[in-house]
Amino acid sequence: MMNAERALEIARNVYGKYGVDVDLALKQTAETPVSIHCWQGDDVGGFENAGGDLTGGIQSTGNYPGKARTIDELRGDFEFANKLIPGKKKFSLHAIYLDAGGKKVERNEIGPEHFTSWIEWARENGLGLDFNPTFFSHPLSADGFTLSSDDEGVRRFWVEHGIRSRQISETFGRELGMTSVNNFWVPDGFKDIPVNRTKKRENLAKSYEEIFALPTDDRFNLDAVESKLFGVGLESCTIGSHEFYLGCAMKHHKLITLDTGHFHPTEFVSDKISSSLQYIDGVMLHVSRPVRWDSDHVVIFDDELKAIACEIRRGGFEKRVHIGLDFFDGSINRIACWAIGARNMEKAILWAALEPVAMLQKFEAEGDFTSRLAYLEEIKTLPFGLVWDAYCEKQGVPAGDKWIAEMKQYEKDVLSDR
Ligand code: RNT
Ligand code: ZN
Repeated sequence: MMNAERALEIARNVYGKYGVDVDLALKQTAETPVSIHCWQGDDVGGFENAGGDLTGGIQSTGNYPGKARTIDELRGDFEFANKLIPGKKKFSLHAIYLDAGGKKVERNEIGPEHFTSWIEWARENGLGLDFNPTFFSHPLSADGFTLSSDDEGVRRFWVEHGIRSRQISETFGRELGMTSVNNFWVPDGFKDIPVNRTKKRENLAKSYEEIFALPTDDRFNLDAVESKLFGVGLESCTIGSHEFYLGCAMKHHKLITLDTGHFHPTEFVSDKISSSLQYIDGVMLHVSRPVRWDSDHVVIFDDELKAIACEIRRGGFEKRVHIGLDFFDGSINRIACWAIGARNMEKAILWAALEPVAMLQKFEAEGDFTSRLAYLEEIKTLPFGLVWDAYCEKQGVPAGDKWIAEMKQYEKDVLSDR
């Protein structure tokens, strides 16, 4: 492999001809936070009760050996993955990953005290934190309804969980000096055609009135609400649909979470960013890869991933769009999944930072669509790989394929003993 300085010299030269400042692109990429989800490490299991089944219309398939079974194993695995991923990172926790010292704590009783060790761990590892209340994998979600339940006791139980999640997230932000995004996703829906969708949606709307009644400090906590098209076993109606949550986010001044797997396969989330941001304060992204459906495959460096990163930069939305990952694959090495998906997200951010946006937007504004297309195609074969390798080296993580051997070694040394 070429040394980083030599590679950069070539890249500066080539990209310079398009008016692109490679060094600025490296800096911008390094400063863009990417939130990596804890749940890739253990197939969305969590530590509330060992071996609890994943429910709620989401599935992790595969039983590749070496899954993290304890908080310490999950932390160790992520510490290792972290060394393979360049850039500024956050870690996204779900409520079921609490550290209650082996004690059973009900979801309507969780508080910041159950995440103290996570905050310390994040601080030691230079990570920000995000949070997610968990409205699935629980006896009180077993009939398919949580915040939209007709059973007032059940609904109130989940409302209390939601209220507490905001306090936990606010504590993350305050303690770590970096805003935490608290993401609400509920699985609620019907397998077969309902005849009263309205009642459930009224219940859900009422629940958010109650959950969001008290303000949190915006510097520390930002709430986000996530819609979905359908879930497995909940194919006919999702209570928290896109229209529901667009309205909800607008009314309560929340972020809208756009999960790339939560729309019809012919829709593009890249196109939804600038639309949503006309009326909504901010977007939280759940970058995933749907294969025919919301399959949550590991993110690859494909056109839509690049388009999403480019849209953020083209629109100047860096401060309003929060990038998070959401995939879970148990069929291959789980740490490799983290590394592949997150490295690809970083690549896409770097790709976008290297786009000659001003030039392309000038062509478009002048009506020169011929040049726009011609240049969009030309830049696809610029020496991006040289800049990517240099970025990794500057960030102190392995460039090229070097990380694969390191990951295999970790598998041998650590994972194979589990
Ligand atoms: C489910 C949603 C949700 C979950 C996580 C685990 O379809 O995408 O974001 O994946 O909360
Ligand atoms: Zn999601």
